[in-house]
Amino acid sequence: MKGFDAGLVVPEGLAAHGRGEAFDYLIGERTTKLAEAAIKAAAAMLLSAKSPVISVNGNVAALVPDEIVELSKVTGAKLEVNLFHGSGTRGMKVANWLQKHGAGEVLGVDEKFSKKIPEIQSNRRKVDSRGIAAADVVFVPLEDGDRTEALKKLKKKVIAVDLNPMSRTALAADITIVDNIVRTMPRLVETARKLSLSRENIPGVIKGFDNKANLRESLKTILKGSKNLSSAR
Ligand code: PTJ
Repeated sequence: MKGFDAGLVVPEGLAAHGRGEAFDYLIGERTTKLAEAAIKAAAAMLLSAKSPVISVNGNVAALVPDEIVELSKVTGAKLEVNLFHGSGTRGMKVANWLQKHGAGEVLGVDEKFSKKIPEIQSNRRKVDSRGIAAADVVFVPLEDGDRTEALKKLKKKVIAVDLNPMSRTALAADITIVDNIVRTMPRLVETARKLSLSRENIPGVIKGFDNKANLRESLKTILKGSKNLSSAR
């Protein structure tokens, strides 16, 4: 709510948050072993990228600003503001908010470097020519389906965080962390920090991760959660 009052989050962001919470109850409001495996693979993929970018929307900025900034420092990923319900004013608010939390340069707010992804109809088509447009790996927490699919068409590797393992984003991403972003981010920062000290392990971690299998098992966990809830009545 604070993020909404501060003008970072749009009303649609509150609805998206509620959708996420519903899945979180079914998962048991905990980070599963499956999510931990996805977090490790995500850390490895970010560390092995040539030009990684972290895409930040209103919800992400409001929920985990410190961790997002820290992750960009640990992995060398650039930060880019990218809004679905876009306005220049909110974009600047998000960028300033990140800088208040320790970020250096934040991309996505200077029209001079604005480029369009033709496959996307929404405001998310606007990307920064120095950031997402040139990236090989893009981290897109709490994303809508269209852009993830478009980024895949552009041959980029995509890492998502989404409590709904059936969303189009979850299904299209290369690595999907089915967990609450609030729990994921501190773990992701810590894991990236540790992996950065043993880089020889990175290729094996990426190779050993199977996103489809991870999603299938995450869905089973949710279905089990819903059965437990209905039998508790
Ligand atoms: O700030 P903007 O304008 O860029 O808008 C951001 C939102 C989130 C409103 C926009 O990207 C949107 O509408 O997203 P969707 O299509 O609702 O997708 C968000 C996904 O994130 C849904 O599948 C939710 O279940 C999931 N989700 C919501 N809250 C969390 C979450 N996943 C992990 N952690 C959460 N806290």
